[in-house]
Amino acid sequence: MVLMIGPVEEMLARIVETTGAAHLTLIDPDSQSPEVAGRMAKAAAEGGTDAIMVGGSVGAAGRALEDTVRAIKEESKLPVILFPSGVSGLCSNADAVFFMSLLNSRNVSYLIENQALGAPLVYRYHLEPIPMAYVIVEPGGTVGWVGDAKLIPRSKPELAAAYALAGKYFGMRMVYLEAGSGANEPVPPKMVATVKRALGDALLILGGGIRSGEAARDLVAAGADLIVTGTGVERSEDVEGFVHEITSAIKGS
Ligand code: 1GP
Repeated sequence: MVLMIGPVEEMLARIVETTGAAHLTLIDPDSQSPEVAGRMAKAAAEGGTDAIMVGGSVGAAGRALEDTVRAIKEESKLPVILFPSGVSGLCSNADAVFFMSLLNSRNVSYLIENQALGAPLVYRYHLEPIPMAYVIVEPGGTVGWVGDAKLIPRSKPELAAAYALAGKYFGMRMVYLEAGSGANEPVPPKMVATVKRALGDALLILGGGIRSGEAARDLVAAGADLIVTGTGVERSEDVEGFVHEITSAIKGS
């Protein structure tokens, strides 16, 4: 059987294999105008980011979403991956979508319902689906609340590993450990190491609370393959410099 891995996923896997880690910049269409989002993407590209994720828990939909994706594509050549919180987080002008299930949600909407209702749109829009297990760790932030997640305690790496392994056995080729956007601290490196040991060659994405090259480097050293930063980019007055700090810390480490 031939696995249908699309070009964006293949590109990310190749970057991880050749440089040791990849960096994704998260842009929430609800946080700034499309023009500003386009400028942020351009600066992030100059800082060495590998792809732009577009999404958010509240308000990342409709016109704001489409115009933000368009502006990003006008300003950079980077692939745009949707990071939807539901069906409304899909649009036709992106390249790919993290086709994800929030495995530790208590709500069937985030486990399978939005995915079933969104699948025909993914097909119609010719978006590349990248199968991904999404697992939210304390403190979880807005996405933890919106997604009705039974948060993984920070002191229980084995629980995170159990969910990650379940995702891998479902055939998801990526697992995203999420501390929640704007978290005070990232997921603990010890948890990352335990999860990566269980996952083997499935790719491990880390996001939430990563604000420095040093924090990103510690996570990659523990086993993270892809690092996501949103708030740090959003708040930075020097987006290129901030992204460069992270990318130079994780590549080749
Ligand atoms: C949120 O993990 C991402 O889904 C990014 O988190 O905003 O804290 O960088 P930050």
